[in-house]
Amino acid sequence: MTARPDRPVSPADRAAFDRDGVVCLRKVLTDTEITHLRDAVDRQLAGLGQTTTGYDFEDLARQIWHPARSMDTGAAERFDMQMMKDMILDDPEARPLRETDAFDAAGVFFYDAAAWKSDGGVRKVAFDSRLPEIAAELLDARYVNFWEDTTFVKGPHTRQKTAFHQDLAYFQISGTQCVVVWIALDPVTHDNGRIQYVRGSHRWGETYAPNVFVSQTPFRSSPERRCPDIESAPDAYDIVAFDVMPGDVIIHHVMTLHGSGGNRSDRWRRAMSLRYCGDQVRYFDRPGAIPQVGVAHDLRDGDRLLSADYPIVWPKPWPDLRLADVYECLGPGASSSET
Ligand SMILES: O=C(O)CCC(=O)C(=O)O
Repeated sequence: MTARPDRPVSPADRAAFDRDGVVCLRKVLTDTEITHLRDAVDRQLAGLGQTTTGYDFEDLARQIWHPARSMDTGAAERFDMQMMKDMILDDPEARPLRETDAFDAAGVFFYDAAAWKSDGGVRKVAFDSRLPEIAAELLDARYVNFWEDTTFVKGPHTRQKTAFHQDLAYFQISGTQCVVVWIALDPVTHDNGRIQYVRGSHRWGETYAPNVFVSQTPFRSSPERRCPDIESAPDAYDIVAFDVMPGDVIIHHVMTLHGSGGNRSDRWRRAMSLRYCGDQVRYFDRPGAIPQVGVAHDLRDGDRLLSADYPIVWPKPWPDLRLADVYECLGPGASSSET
């Protein structure tokens, strides 16, 4: 069967997503769109230590495993890191999740979020690229809300892995009609920390507690169970990974377990992940979900995501409407970047 030209996803890709909980689509984003995201990530990275939302998890891991050192996260305040450190040190099953290669630990595992709130280039990609329609197709959704962006950068020689986890319990949502689009902004291979997905885990019917990425320690505030220790027995799981080039996207179901290696190469691994929800998703102030950045809504449990914090990005009211331009006109002091 060949793809209908008006469909954004081929039947084979759609079948792979349904079966595996993850699919890699090639050459989805344009060079201009990749440049928008790289510019945003480079700006976030330059703000490390001064912004309230950027963290270096590589450095945090070093501080966590040295009980005598107190936590220093610069101006970042999204998480109570001292509490997380205590939580990890109290966890008898916690251990460092780091590559063991012998190189100087000079790396950085940078994490930030919600660039779309201040960056017009990110909005152009999140709202007006091919991604919203692709998300609608994979989710069988009548309409699609944009939830948030998150940045994950692993600099050269970063030992820190990303602990396997499932995304659902990080988000204030109920329902599983949600996808995460992982966008490589540099070529990504096994050496520099490509993502690994546990094929079919979206169908296990389990919700797992969030962890703090540097250890499998679950958030105390989450009532959900601990994620299986996939790192200790990877061969027991059906793990799939994709080498990707900028422009390719990997889309996983919100229930699919995934993690990544460190960056053992001399190359950067910059990535941004964009999250989209379908019309069946409802707001849920989930215990243990991570606080969102700068949301102003007053949604209550069970509400549809009808809020400027979660723009409806598909379908478009009319073809070729650029929602990012609409946001520039209506949004709260939004800054612009040129196409
Ligand atoms: O890039 C990584 O290492 C982790 C990415 C991830 O967990 C996500 O996009 O949900």
